[in-house]
Amino acid sequence: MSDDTSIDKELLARGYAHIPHRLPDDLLARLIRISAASVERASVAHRAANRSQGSLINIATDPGYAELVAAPEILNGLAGLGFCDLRFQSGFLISKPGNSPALFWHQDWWGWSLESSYLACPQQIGVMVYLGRTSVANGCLRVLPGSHQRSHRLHDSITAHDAGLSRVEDERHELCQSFQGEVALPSKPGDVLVIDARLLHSAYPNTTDQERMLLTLWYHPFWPDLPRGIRAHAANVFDGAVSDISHDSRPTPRSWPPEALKKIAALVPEPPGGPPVEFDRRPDTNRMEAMRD
Ligand SMILES: O=C(O)CCC(=O)C(=O)O
Repeated sequence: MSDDTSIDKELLARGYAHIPHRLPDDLLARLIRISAASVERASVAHRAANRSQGSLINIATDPGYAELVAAPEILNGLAGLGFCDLRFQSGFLISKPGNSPALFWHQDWWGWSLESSYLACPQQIGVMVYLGRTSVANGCLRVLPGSHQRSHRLHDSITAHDAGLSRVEDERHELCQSFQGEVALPSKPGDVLVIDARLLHSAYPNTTDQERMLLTLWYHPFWPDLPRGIRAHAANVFDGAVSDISHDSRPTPRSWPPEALKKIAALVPEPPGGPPVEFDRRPDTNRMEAMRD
């Protein structure tokens, strides 16, 4: 595992970082165009099943996203935070329609069975690129700083990407509410938000009548040093052999045309051989430091 001293101190302590003005306007314009078309194509059933997220569209459905996955502005931004030897696992277009409910609180890490998940260094990071200006009013990200390392009472009520929560069967569910200590992370077009996959996060309801589009990309830093089982699972997700969400994650970038696949070649997680880690989305809170809420 990496020497933590190379990683941005604030990211290590809080579990997130905000890199302003990173992406060029022309790239954003292309992303907005393909993402709006993709949202337009999403079925009513897909949007109902993912009402809390708004949509959960695998970015492998469009090779146009290759330039975002490999964008030097993102990779250099991550290097500036101390993350090197990156591999890409998966990415999603999460688009909240106007007048839609909150996204439920969750964390996205799946390797909690391993001791390395209770160390400071993240083994997976999420890069969030909001395609328009976000605020509390239109459903920006909110986070519980420090919850990537310290236990929080929300850890006990989270069943991770539960289908009923995704459909928002009960808007009064505590995982859909505000919590003491939460921090809103509004964003401007071109900004990049980075989170430790273990961080508890959610999004406010979108109270405007405008769609709010987000692209979330999941990378693994320090790839050669990660436990073999983590690398095996990440490679399986990339290849579509297993899903990191509750339904099928195919297609995979392996099906992209050669010129798109070439753009991300250095980021492809090659399988290390051997079995994947046991998929475990629930932290052992006894191993996390107690955190008051
Ligand atoms: O919709 C958002 O703002 C947050 C999305 C999210 O939680 C995720 O990508 O894991």
